[in-house]
Amino acid sequence: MFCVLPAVGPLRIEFSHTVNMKKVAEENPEVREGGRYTPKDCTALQKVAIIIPFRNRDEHLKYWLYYLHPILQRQQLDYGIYVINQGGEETFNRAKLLNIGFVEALKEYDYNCFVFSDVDLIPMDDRNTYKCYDQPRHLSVSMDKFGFRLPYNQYFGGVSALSKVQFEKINGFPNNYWGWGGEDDDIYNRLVFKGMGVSRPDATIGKCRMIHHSRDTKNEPNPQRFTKIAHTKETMKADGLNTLSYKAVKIERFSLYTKITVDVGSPKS
Ligand SMILES: [Mn+2]
Repeated sequence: MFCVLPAVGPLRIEFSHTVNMKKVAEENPEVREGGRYTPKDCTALQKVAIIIPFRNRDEHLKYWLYYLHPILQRQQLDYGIYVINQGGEETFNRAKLLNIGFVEALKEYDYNCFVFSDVDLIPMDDRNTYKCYDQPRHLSVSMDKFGFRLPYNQYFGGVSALSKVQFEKINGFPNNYWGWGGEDDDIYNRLVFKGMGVSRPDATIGKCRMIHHSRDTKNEPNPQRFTKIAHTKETMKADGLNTLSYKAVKIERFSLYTKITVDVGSPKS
């Protein structure tokens, strides 16, 4: 039997209360160790790995887990939560962490869909299903940060979903964007150059909130980003899944998520 979606619709999302992780675990008794969940009484449509690039954002992660676990269970997905933590002090590399999440999640289970989410973004409507579509999906289309609008038509940042096939078709994401910005535009370019388009929910269902924060250290805007996104077509063949190299330093299975700490190396190494 296939699953129906018992959606609630618009949700109240706020970040003023403190979140107790032990309580969140008690409130989600069907979530298994490592943040895994499988619907009991029906066949899930998709096996979804949710990949969160991470460093020093434990407070945000608590809110994310508090809000998302109930939503994802209502969406009746067969899912797992993978927090990919960049170890060391090197400049942050979001897209490489996402590539690593793809590879590591597949070592654990036969996922066919990958949702890539920033740790500080929470959907405001549970009809925004965290699954894959016949075209790559952009989910965070209507962020409070941008006045609940797309900042520009090609915007693909925040939360996105690609099937395994779509991800492999574009050779994954770039490994060479160090610091803030540009990697999401490079990913968008990859999709277009491989003949795909972007699927999106409407502006109401796609509303989401971002937790306010100041700029992280070691994630300064990348000055090379504009030059790099002008060359995606040439670089994408030789920068991606086929050139990914990293070291998994530690794998921890907590009750609500799996945390994988990785050494991503440094620029040009
Ligand atoms: Mn943010």
